[in-house]
Amino acid sequence: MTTLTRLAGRAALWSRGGKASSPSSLGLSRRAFQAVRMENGSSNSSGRGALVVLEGLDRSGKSSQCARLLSFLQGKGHRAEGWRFPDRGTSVGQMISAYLANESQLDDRTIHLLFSANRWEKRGLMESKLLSGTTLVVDRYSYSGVAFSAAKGLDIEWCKAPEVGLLAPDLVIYLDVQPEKAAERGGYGGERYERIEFQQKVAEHYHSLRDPTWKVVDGSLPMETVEDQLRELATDCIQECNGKPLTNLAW
Ligand code: NYM
Ligand code: MG
Repeated sequence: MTTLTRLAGRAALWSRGGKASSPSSLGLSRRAFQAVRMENGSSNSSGRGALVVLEGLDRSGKSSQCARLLSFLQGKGHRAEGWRFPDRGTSVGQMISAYLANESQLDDRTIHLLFSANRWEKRGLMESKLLSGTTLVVDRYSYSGVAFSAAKGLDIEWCKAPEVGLLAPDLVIYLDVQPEKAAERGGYGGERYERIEFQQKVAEHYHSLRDPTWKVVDGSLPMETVEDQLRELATDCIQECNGKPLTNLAW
């Protein structure tokens, strides 16, 4: 089985909300990620699901925490699915995966737009799931897109532009781990971007993207402590979403 097939399988499993094999702090300019009411006026006041996004550097613990949070929510009777971006299961996702594995070379703007296209191709499905009452726990979203590409030197406003109109998260949790600490966690997996100096730049860009709606959780705390904080944040968010319309990103 090729690495790509394995990753695509993992992504598909994760997208379907199955138990992933083992994907084994607070406040910050609102302008950065302001939500607007959806143009089509769909209101969904009756119990829509929440769009919960986890962000952070590579090895910050996002995937493990997403899996734990998902099984907690499902155990509490919530309809919930785990998603991740990039979604390597689509043809766009496979191009991204090959690029990350250094099996292909792409211009920086081209790969940036592919990451964004990978979210756009899932937007419709995300919206219908949310409107039908399913909460989505998403491992990386538009903020990864902007922070990683801006860390390469691309203009940050240019990076944000293709994200406008995607669904706005109801909750963004940033798992805050120093790049040096993240690097100590069993090392990186050999993908592009998994270098400490680069991750440092990514961290700076994430910092500039934070707005007061973000919840920053200290990801260097024990796993169970982090898990408890995420449970509370997500549970509150799901309750608060009830009756709130879905909105679009308006950066
Ligand atoms: N990444 C992820 C981006 O550069 N842009 C994006 O839009 C997204 C979603 O891909 N180093 C980067 C961040 C990661 C890499 O993600 C693969 P993961 O969560 O490690 O599989
Ligand atoms: Mg990674």
